[in-house]
Amino acid sequence: MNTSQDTIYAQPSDHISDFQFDNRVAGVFSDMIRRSVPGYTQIINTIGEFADRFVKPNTQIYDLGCSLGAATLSIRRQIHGRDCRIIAVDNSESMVTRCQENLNAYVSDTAVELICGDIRDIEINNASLVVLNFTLQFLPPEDREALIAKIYRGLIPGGILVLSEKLRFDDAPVQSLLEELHLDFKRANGYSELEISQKRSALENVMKPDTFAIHQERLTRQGFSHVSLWFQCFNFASMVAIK
Ligand code: GEK
Repeated sequence: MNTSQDTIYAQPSDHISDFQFDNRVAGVFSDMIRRSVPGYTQIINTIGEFADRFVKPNTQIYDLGCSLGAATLSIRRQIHGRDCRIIAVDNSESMVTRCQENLNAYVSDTAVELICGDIRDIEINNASLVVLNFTLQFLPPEDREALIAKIYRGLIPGGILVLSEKLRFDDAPVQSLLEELHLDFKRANGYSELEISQKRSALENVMKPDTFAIHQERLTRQGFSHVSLWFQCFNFASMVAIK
């Protein structure tokens, strides 16, 4: 994985445009996500644990919004000899190019099909594990329900969706407290006040978090039998939903 340092928002800019997963972001993404998302490494490692427990032989695994392939690599390490196929999808060409290089760096008997495309357009079937690791939050809110419905239909009985997201809280004091703790986390990881505020402006129109209640209701409405949070640090969380 690349380790270049994220300095994208380090210099003052007159105009902050909407955040995009372009070449500049893809080049520093490993550093950016680890310094911005509390618990990221633990979530990636635990996705491998979920794979070990839930992935059935001769099924498919989907990593939707795979970026540089961290979740795919974590899964692939755990499922040797199960004759499965991982389908990793991202609509950023820069991410997909780098993801392919990362995948090529390791030998494995599990095939990975890497698709440069929109997760709203791909078919999902015979899936024992679907991963949406901090991706659903980037879809327009009105498109989220249809994606969850498609994932539910594509899972086999007993299959699992791992859904990680930044959360929003209806309770205003809780919202400010957890947001402040997250900002402290970013400061502790070396981001300046300027970087934090410029990145926040860039994400404003692009990333719209839901509350846990909205996620839970949507997952249950689409038919998932067992829905739970398994991880939360500040306003970042990961959920499981089992069919
Ligand atoms: C990880 N899961 O490291 N179709 C396909 N890809 C999309 C779409 C879409 N409609 N919208 C956004 N993306 C990764 C981290 S990052 C999260 C996921 C973050 C892609 C986008 O190009 C980016 O690579 C990814 O979703 C979101 O475990 O940056 O906070």
